Amino acid sequence: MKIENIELRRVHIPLVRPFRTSFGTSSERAVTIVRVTTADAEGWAECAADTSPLYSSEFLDGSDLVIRDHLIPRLQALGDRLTAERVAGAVEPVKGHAMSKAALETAILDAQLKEADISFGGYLGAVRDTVPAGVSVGIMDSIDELLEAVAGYLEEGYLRIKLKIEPGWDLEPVRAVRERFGEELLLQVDANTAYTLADARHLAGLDPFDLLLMEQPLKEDDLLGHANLAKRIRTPICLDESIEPARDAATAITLGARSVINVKPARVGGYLEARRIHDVAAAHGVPVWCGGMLETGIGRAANVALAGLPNFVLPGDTSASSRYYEQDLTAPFVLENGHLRVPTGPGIGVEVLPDVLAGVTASVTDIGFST
Ligand code: SMG
Ligand code: MG
Repeated sequence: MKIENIELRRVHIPLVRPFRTSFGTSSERAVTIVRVTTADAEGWAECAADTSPLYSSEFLDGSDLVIRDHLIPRLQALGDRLTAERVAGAVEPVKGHAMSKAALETAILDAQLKEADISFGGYLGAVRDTVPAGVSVGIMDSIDELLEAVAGYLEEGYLRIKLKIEPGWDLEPVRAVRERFGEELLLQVDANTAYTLADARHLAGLDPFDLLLMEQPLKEDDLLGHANLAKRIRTPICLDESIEPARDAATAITLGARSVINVKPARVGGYLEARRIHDVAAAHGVPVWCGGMLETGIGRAANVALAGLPNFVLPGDTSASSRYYEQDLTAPFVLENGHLRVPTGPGIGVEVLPDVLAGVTASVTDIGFST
């Protein structure tokens, strides 16, 4: 394929309500939108990095720079051989920066699939037309506020609730939600690395609440700690931050550090690597589900396609647009009986709304592309 230009655009979109996790509170989503132009198509993607390196070591200003100065030149060097499938190999010498690599690969893949008239779901191997939606519920100021938020989401039809937890906001909110909404509710928690193995006994206090899983209780590089914790609590452990390339998934499975894996295409370096993790996990009988990074409709479209693969057996953090934004950058994703529809059009299968995009744009940089 022949790329004519790559544009990086910084946008800021207000969230409908602040989202608090164990590492911080966001009241808007800042995101870099990547647009790849070819003779016949435009490919779109978003970079999931945040403004500060708190979820992972990546952050948006750094990511823009890495994409411009370190990733794109390696793609230009491929000349006419450039395809989406060759991106990961070409940028492999650059250490880390999975989210930056994912954004670039995804925009190129979108353009390539649009040129070939193939949908993301078709390309990745989705087997479902719709995918079940869960919702990730932030840390709140009070249990009452939390119960009200959860009640609202359940009324909308969400099929699974994930509560963000941290030391001081764990047993009580989980107990309150379980008591109020009953044992049928699919309920899980996410600590975003806020605990240590010394908290094992405390975390075992969540066992009576029959959680689907506990996501990333310990530091991202502590696979052995997670394997150890798994022997001391009954709640299944799910890894998020710990799993970057598929090799990490294989290691974690071998060590017994997890029962479930949260697959986030952004965190693992793109949809091709995400599919490999899906495949490795499937081969070992380990279920996966699709995580989220507060994506706009652009990233959500591709995530929903990925969530259509066979081993995505648990509801994902693939919520409707209204969970995040008053006005999304694409036509909104809406819940239909607790599910989102997998787009079927070419590429990501959704159109970016130019006026909306212009209204939230803070800066645009044309990087060009010469081979
Ligand atoms: O996209 O609905 C979403 C957010 C889901 O909780 C969510 N993501 O650790 O899984 C996670 C967090 C990371 C992002 S927090 C800004
Ligand atoms: Mg998580």
